[in-house]
Amino acid sequence: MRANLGYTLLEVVVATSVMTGMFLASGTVLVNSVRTWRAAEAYTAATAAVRDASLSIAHELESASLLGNKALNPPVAGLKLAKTGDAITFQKPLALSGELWSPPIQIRIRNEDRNGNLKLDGGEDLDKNGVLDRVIELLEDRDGNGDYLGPGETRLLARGVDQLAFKLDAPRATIVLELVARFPRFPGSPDAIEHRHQLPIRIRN
Ligand SMILES: [Ca+2]
Ligand SMILES: [Ca+2]
Ligand SMILES: [Ca+2]
Repeated sequence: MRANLGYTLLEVVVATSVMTGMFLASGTVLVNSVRTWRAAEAYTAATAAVRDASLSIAHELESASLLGNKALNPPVAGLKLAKTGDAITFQKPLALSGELWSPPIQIRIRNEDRNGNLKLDGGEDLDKNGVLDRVIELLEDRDGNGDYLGPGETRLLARGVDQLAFKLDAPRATIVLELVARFPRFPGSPDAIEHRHQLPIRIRN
């Protein structure tokens, strides 16, 4: 019997094909795993953004005055929603006596991403800070000079939020907050993972 001194060409071709198939299969599994992981990261970022924004806004709004008090000097204005529904103005008590109140405070969203592709495009960077801002801000004219440029007058409450809507449920003395956050499915992708959240906030004053 003749000793088998090597592999036939057919054996080499079959072995190469099998190994190539295995490499391709493991590559596909790896790519899918990375995609799933990136999507999970985007979902986590979106849920964290709406959670942080909800908590910050609720913290500020809970002690707002719903009806105001014109008998005080200066008078306190009631809570007021912007016509667009994406901003709210209110005042907060500064003392337990209920006679000292903050200047009017506004909470608003500032989303520079006009075309919704989650990238900074020409003409979108309105404040010229080099960043695509999708932020919720609190504005308070503490020194009463008509702008929000003084120390601590513009405060960042949350980042990474695309939509904010306030709805007043007056019979229940409640403001219903609706938030939407979107994050790219993977870095640089216009395809986004979206998270929506609704939170009722009971007003105490
Ligand atoms: Ca954009
Ligand atoms: Ca900007
Ligand atoms: Ca000011």
